[in-house]
Amino acid sequence: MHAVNTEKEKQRVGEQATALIENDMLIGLGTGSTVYYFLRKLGEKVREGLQVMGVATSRQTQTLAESFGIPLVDFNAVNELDLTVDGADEANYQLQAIKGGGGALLSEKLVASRSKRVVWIMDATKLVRQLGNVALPVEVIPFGYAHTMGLLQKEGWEPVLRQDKGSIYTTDHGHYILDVPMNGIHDPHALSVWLHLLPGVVEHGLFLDFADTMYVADGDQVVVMHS
Ligand code: ABF
Repeated sequence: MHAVNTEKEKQRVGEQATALIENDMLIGLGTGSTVYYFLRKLGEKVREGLQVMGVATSRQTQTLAESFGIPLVDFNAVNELDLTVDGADEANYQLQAIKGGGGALLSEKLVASRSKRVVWIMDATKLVRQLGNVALPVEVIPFGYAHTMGLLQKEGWEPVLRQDKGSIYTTDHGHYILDVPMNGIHDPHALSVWLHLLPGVVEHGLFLDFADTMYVADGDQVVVMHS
């Protein structure tokens, strides 16, 4: 696969994913620059009469969805979602992904876990044979974050506390993010379990058993992959 124009590919894949949306669906709305195009097109379809409700995975998506006229519902008020469409920072051919570059991983994982179907949308530059070219985001509580960093360092990792314009980056939920360079992840499930057991860790960006479908834009094509 090769990239031609990443922005055009994001748009193509984001818009194409709206074909999955049917009347009366309850949809998980992901976060990010690819999802932007999905939301924009979905908003058009809503204005043309499509009836859907969305659950936003971030404040950013909430604002966008509202501006595009997509009706939203509180996540607590719903039981199960029909479908979630979200972006990814990296994904492999087994449809496992690293997410959280945009900082919304906690809500994204919660919403995906309550969705009958999960679809990742991305451009082809993000498709890899082995996860771990990008740093793995790990969301931690601010209290004692230096100690949580220390626990990772003790195991040989080199976590970097995410910054935003010279200050510590804070998630929608008031947490911090440690970006942990990986250099290839050999056993994602083992790493996922280990991270969940670390005191101070709220969530991490490994999404291993969620997606049933990936839409990958490669030049003029959109390749659809199934698990
Ligand atoms: C989100 O979208 C995140 O989990 C991930 O960081 C991001 C990828 O975004 P983009 O489409 O902007 O590259 O869902």
